[in-house]
Amino acid sequence: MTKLRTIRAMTATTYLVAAAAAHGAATVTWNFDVTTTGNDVFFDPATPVNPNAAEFDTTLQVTQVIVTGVWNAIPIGLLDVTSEIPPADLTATELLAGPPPVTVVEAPFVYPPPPDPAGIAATIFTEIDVNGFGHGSMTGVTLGDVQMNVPPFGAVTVTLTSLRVVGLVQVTEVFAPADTDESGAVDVFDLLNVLGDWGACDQPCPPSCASDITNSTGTGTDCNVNVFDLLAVLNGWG
Ligand SMILES: [Ca+2]
Ligand SMILES: [Ca+2]
Repeated sequence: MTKLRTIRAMTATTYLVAAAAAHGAATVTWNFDVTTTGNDVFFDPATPVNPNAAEFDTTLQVTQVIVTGVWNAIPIGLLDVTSEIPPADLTATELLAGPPPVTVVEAPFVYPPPPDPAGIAATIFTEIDVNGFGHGSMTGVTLGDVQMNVPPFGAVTVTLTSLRVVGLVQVTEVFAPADTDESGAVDVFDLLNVLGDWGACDQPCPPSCASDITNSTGTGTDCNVNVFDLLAVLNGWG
């Protein structure tokens, strides 16, 4: 079944380990469950992220991969091949710089690699559009023959008839610390926020105090809005 490590090529892309998020780090989860018999498939989750975020901390997690096929006119499947894929190949993260549109993943894949005939080929694409909505697709899908272990017959050549991939994409919005109103810019509105919130933050703090950007050492926050927070806005202006 290691031949079906092709799924890795679908999912393991250019992700990197992301840095920690800043204030107001809302996370949106986009679940997907797509099945193709060779047709293009799309997923368009309904919940957007805030497109003003400076960065998007993204995590892709594939939770289930299921195939069906035919061998000697015998239907084969549903075969859950998830456990055949190394766990590290089922998850990946990347910190993407805004503003949107940003491409979360764009990965053409072919399995097995040429010159063998392709058992599975497709292009995987996921993006965050200018309004913060996610769009995913699996296009140009070709399902062919793959070598599979089909108990009790052992290794046989199965002509794939369908491929189902289930998982989720999590996107955490990361704002510049001095962007107190999460507008995408550090400007007069953030300056006014700091002046308006001057003094001790309301309790509980955090998370009640977006204007508490930093402290006297610049290494954290102190539940007070004072000159250091004002300077942080001026230093982050733009
Ligand atoms: Ca702002
Ligand atoms: Ca402060």
